[in-house]
Amino acid sequence: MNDAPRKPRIALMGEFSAGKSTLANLLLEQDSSPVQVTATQLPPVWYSLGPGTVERELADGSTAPLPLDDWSAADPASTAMIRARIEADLLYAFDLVDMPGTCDPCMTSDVWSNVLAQVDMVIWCTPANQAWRQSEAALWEQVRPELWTRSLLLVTRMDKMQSAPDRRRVLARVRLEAGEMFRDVLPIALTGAIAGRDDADVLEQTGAAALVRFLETALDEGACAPPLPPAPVCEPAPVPVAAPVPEPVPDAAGRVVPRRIQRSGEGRRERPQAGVG
Ligand SMILES: Nc1nc2c(ncn2[C@@H]2O[C@H](COP(=O)(O)OP(=O)(O)OP(=O)(O)O)[C@@H](O)[C@H]2O)c(=O)[nH]1
Ligand SMILES: [Mg+2]
Repeated sequence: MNDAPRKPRIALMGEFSAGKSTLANLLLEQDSSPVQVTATQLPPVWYSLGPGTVERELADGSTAPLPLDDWSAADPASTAMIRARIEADLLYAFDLVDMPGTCDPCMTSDVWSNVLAQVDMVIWCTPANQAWRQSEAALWEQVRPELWTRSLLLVTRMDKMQSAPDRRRVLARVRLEAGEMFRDVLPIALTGAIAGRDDADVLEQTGAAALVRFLETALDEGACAPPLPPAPVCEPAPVPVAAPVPEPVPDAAGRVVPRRIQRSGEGRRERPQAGVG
């Protein structure tokens, strides 16, 4: 598809409504990835750098164009993948795959295996109010360990924790239970970060700035390089469906966090200056 060495690929994974698409929108500085407020699901959405075209890949390998702003025709039953080629700073450094919830019945083991075998890093989103459930651990344990050491466990919805001690407690527990299976565990308040995407203090307080630093370090240290060779992955066991907590999507004004993921040259990046954004 591309004659240049391929970019590192990040999959956004986690259970239903964990914040994957909200994270995609934060990282891509736009609202491309439809944030779900219903049980309607999309197939995986593979973002790469491009002119603003979207198509869906059907199970037989054929493709059909999709409008940039309406992906409703891409039902998971007939669509293996949505390919979105768009302009975003992060996409000069990475490809990003926004996955359906792991408990989504439409996400068959084929979809899981196919995407996981092609990516170099996972950002696993787990909501703070029910973080790192057994069903998540059971799935992650089936992933090849080469991915563990490259991947990030992102505890979302930190703004839903009542107090600072609650936030500390949930993070400490998750780090204890899952820390060894990830490169790092970080907290984030995604909707707050999007709402305050132009304010360096907000980005710092919500955890978005730390996430950007994690990605920069991953690039600097070659955490995603060389790209992992394709590998088969065990099929996920059936898991219970997590209760969704729908919320309104905040407006996305202006530009966001990963402006620092440098765009001059493939895979190049600049060191962070003081502050963020
Ligand atoms: N308050 C708060 N709400 C969040 C946060 N992250 C996500 N949400 C909300 O949670 C809901 C679900 O978010 P999505 O990004 O669609 O979750 P998802 O993981 O993509 O969901 P599926 O694709 O359906 O599995 C949306 O209403 C978001 O606005 C967060 O950190 N804080
Ligand atoms: Mg989603």
